[in-house]
Amino acid sequence: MLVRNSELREALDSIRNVEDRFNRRFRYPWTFLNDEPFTEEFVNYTTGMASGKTNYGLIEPAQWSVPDYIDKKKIEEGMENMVSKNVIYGGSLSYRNMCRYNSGFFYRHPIVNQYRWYWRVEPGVQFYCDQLYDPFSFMRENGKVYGFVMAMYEYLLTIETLWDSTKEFVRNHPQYLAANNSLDFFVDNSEPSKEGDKEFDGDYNLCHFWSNFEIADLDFWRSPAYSDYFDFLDRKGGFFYERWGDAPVHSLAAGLFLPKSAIHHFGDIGYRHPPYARCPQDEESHQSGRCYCARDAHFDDDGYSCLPRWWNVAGMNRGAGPKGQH
Ligand SMILES: Nc1nc2c(ncn2[C@@H]2O[C@H](COP(=O)(O)OP(=O)(O)OP(=O)(O)O)[C@@H](O)[C@H]2O)c(=O)[nH]1
Ligand SMILES: [Mg+2]
Repeated sequence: MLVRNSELREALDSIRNVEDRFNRRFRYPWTFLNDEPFTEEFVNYTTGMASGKTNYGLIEPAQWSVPDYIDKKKIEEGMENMVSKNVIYGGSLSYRNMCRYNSGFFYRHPIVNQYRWYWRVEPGVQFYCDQLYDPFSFMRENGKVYGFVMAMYEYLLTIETLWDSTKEFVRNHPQYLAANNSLDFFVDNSEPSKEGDKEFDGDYNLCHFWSNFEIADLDFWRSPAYSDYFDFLDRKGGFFYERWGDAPVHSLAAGLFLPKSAIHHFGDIGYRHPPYARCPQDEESHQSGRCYCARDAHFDDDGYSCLPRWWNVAGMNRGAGPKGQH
């Protein structure tokens, strides 16, 4: 969990939820990261609530600041432009540092370095269902690398040049493009082609996995494909000049450098990160008492959700019934 001291209440909400639904049976360790030292109060309360060991990490200033090669004036101009267009967090430098950190650095933190798998938890989220099996074992045993719950469209203004930069990167490093990748999740009507970058001719439809929930293999972020991709994007400066989010960056990497089969939709997890929530659709999850959420008031059918597109692309039943992939 990347979190500020001021978010202690929301952090405790999330920890209580994850402990009650899952971790009190598994006692996995918690790692908290912050760009400022955690207060004694934060450490005491979170350690008191966690069933497993707790770790507290401070982020290196160089990983939470504007690099020398970035043009500060250009950042200002970009921010002013976004503020004038009412883009959420458009004028925030800390938000940009956060997105860059989640894109390129959290997995290299010395504490995180000792781990292979993680479950990203944000302050103020809620889990609606008992998590009765170990999702890390599930991922490992089934060849999964990246797991998500919700998918949606990104604000175009925050990533105007991300797709072109991604295309450029893949053109320069065609070896990183996975066979059976998820390009068709990102590009509407993409034409299957054997000629490499021709496949990228289409526009990005802005679909991405919502990264405030992630269960994933840290070794993917540590791989040459992702390291090179992040370094390339970081040099482009879009984390600052625009407001590239870690969600589209993670999603494009997972979707292009991994085979589709390595990406898993956790359809059995009920989850809320305001303002959106989703709820498993099958009868069993509700009749058994495993889940407590309103099945009809959920995000999957919202016009803003990309999940129906994922179900199509991944060849899954849309997940509405007991026989579906819920
Ligand atoms: N330590 C620290 N953590 C931050 C900072 N900004 C954001 N975070 C954390 O980064 C994660 C994402 O930030 P959020 O503010 O939740 O951003 P978001 O999820 O896009 O948007 P909302 O939840 O709608 O505000 C959360 O875990 C925050 O606690 C910061 O300046 N310092
Ligand atoms: Mg959040």
